[in-house]
Amino acid sequence: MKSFLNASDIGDLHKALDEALEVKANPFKWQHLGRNKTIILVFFNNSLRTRLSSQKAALNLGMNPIVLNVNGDSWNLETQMGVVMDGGKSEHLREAIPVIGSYCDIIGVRSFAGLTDREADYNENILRQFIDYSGVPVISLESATVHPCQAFADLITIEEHKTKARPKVVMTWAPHPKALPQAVPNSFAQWMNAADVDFVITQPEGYEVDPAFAGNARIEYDQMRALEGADFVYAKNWSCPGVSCPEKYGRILSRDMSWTVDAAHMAVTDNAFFMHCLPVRRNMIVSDEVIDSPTSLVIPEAANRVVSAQVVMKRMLEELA
Ligand code: AN0
Ligand code: CP
Repeated sequence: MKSFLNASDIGDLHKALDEALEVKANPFKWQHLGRNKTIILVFFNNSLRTRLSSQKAALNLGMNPIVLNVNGDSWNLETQMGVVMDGGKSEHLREAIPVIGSYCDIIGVRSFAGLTDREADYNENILRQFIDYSGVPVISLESATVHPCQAFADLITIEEHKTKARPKVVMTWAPHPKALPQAVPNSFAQWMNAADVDFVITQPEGYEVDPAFAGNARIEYDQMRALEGADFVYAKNWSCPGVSCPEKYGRILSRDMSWTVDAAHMAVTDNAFFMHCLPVRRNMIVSDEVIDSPTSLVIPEAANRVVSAQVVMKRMLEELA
């Protein structure tokens, strides 16, 4: 695996899930793989889970993690080609990336969507430069359009908790005060389409997920109808993906608080589990009552971030060995 962005990069999902459960049961079994190997985790944006779970996964594999906070510790990096660098940015990615690559065996990158230039975001401009210029395997730790470590952890969590062979999984938009990227819903949709689940997306008009990720998901604009009989409710806010209205890309189109997942929403499900990738805004995305209920999976879901990251790093290390 030269890079980890998409569900297809991990290959057969049944195999990946079996491996995830094996890694979870025996986290230290592959310590030899990471001996004298280094992973550099580059953060252009904030993180709690990704930052900690990626380091933990690396340590479980015997690998040395180094974290670089681009906007705090390093020089401010220019990401556009062809610009006269007479502003506040001291170094270009074009040099920084091969330098970082020369110090390590794997790179992980967090670089959120800018949400102003759809084409630049959907071309994964920053992550692509890491893939092209680093000379080492690259993991997206949420880049402009995907968050594969999250979606893989979500799939592991569903696999662990499902009580039906083919559960109904509903991804619902929910309100948020800030414009957020589409990476989490894009990846979740992509992974659910690849998995053996009955997948439904519900969102207000204008929030349609890019068809490259939504695939064959059933789309239902009536949230309550979508939630009927659900086994898993996956809540998330995202900004306008610009599919039906390109000029509104990255904007907030709705603040409708009736979409906040509360007990009345959960009541129409089949006693569904509640999921969210975190960080979550309580009583915006989900009511206290639902997130604090016994069917909330947000903590085990976050814990599985170590497992998903470890499977990806393990596979990359096996190929390096
Ligand atoms: C980010 C997002 O929605 O993409 C990170 C989620 C893992 N969330 C926020 O910025 C609140
Ligand atoms: N879910 C997730 O990626 O969380 P962080 O932004 O805290 O890493």
